[in-house]
Amino acid sequence: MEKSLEQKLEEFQQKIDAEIRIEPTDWMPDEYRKTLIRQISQHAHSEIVGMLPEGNWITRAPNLRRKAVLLAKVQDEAGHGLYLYSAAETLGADREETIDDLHSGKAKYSSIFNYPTLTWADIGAVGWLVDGAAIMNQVPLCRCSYGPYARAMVRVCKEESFHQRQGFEIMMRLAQGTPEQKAMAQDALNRWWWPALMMFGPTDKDSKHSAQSMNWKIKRISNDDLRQQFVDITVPQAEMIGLSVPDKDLVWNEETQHYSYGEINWDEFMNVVAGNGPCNKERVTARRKAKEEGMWVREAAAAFAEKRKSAKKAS
Ligand code: BYC
Repeated sequence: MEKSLEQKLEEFQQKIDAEIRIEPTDWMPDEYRKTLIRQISQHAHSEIVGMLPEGNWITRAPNLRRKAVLLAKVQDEAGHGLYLYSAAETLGADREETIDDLHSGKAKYSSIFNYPTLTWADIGAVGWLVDGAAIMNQVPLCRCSYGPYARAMVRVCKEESFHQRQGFEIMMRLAQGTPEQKAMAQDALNRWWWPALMMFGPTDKDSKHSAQSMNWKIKRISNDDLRQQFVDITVPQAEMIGLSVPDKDLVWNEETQHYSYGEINWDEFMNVVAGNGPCNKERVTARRKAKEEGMWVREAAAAFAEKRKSAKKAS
């Protein structure tokens, strides 16, 4: 006898509660599928758009070693995007449609990539803070209830750890350098600190998806708790290299054993997410242009594959 929807939902939640992974061919509620497609495709777009602010510095890296490392990092981000688009496809998402949604401005990607990388120190700040925040958010996603997403995250996190260290090392060297270099590192920290805190998303009170996503074990730790972990880990790193975090309200709280930090400018966040950040238009235009200009490569590759298939059939 066919099971009722209530029965299926109950069994699904029992599997989640028992920490049994959900795999692509398993039954799942439509809303679970929709939430995952939303989150995973946004995540994929973030990886791909995230290549732009860093790619901006490949030709201007200060030496060959820095250039090779940055090139490898940016290539890693492309790989992350591809694993994630594949993970979204296992849920029935159409890759081309998903990418078209990014290009039409319909799909979201992380707010952080709408800020410009003005100096070489910004490459250090992005690696240290942005990849640092990404790891904080993505390590718990390795335990996400959906198998393909969780498994993709394991590799992504290993690579992000290397990225975070390369960023911190750039900042450390600049902070130990000439007064001008140290000032450049401090300026980058000043500009990237608050946007990095915004990466974790709205406060728990305002996060509309968190409660359901936590119940389904897609998300394991809340936006605010992850943000707090990030502050607690990063502030001593800044102190260690002699830089100061641009927050006059930042203070260690003996009682909670956490840093208390100042108010985030949520108007700025909403404005950037709505498409009005300093670089939103530039980012989407660059992605659209890449698709149009790369069209001939995809067409040639598809024609070549077709030709080989026909030749194989004929022989
Ligand atoms: N930017 O209910 P909420 C990386 C949206 S790292 C833009 O809390 P959820 C990289 C949210 O989508 C960055 N939008 O949502 C690192 C939702 O809108 P919709 C990518 C944001 O999903 C280094 C609304 O606000 N990482 O790629 O439960 C180099 C309400 O939020 C943001 C990931 O994507 C934001 N910062 O929680 C290169 C990790 N925050 O969809 C690349 C996976 C929130 O209803 N994603 N919104 O229109 C997640 O963990 C979760 O999706 C979030 C948000 C924590 C980001």
